[in-house]
Amino acid sequence: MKKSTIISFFFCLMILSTLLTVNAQTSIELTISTAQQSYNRGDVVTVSGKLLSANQTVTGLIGIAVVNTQGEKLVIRTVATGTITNPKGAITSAYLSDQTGDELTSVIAGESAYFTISVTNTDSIPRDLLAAINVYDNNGVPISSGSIKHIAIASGDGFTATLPVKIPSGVAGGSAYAYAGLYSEWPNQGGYPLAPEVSIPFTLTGTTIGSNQLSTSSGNQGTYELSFKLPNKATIGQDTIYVTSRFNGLSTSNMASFTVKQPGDANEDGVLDFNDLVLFANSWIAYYEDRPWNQIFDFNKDSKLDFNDLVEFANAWIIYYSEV
Ligand SMILES: [Ca+2]
Ligand SMILES: [Ca+2]
Repeated sequence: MKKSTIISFFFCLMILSTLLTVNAQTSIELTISTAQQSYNRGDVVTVSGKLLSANQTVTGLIGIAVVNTQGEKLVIRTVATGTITNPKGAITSAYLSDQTGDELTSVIAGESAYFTISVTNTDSIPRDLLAAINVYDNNGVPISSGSIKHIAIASGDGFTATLPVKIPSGVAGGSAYAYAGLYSEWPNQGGYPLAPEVSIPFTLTGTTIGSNQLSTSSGNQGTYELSFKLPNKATIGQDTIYVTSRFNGLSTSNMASFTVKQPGDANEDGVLDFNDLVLFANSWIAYYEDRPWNQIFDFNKDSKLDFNDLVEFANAWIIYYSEV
């Protein structure tokens, strides 16, 4: 046997053993699931999962980004699966402000809001810091976001920025929240969260009061959950959820998707119009003649097609044709 053959054999063996060792250490996993595979516009979406290391649930930060079919980021959030002890970054302050950074308590729908956020790199190495604000209305609907990224921030350094965020008109008013997050990069681009999320309460005025169903998040014993309400005019199509985390120096990510549909859109053309109304009428007659009917019209899921569903259909129609 040639000497070079023996050397290459041992070289391969070395690589193989390295791979096996790394593999033993990299058994980190992030699971993700949604309560449903498809949601109507206006439905509450629930995302949940676990962070696992060596098949055991562990405590870490989960970055969550939900991107719609047009590539727009609807949700950018951080949920912890327990109490975080040594994050790589810190959000030292985050609040609603005016353009100059002075604190405010309320903002008017249809106008620009500003959020002032201060972040620090608490890691021992330089890091890129992406600070993001995700704003929700009183119904828990994500309504807008803002962000800023600075690259190669030295250990112990940071920055303060006042981010402009456009608040749409017609959103649900009352108590509302914005959430400040700190990431190495967008979670949908492989970034992971560096600090626990900071929630910013404020009052949303100049619009109809909502139903106070705020977006919720929770996490403990290695599990996480996030819920938010889809906008009434959410883009029809497939939304993708990206989740990322970093645990003991190892990154992990996962993704899932769900379909966003227009309620009452029986012919599934993404439009609610006279054709769907005709299908509703046909289903109505079929139901009362004991023939098969389109279950999409059973809005309240009671296996009956009655006045309650007609009211829901009318509501869907009104929302669909409203300005906001
Ligand atoms: Ca239709
Ligand atoms: Ca029904």
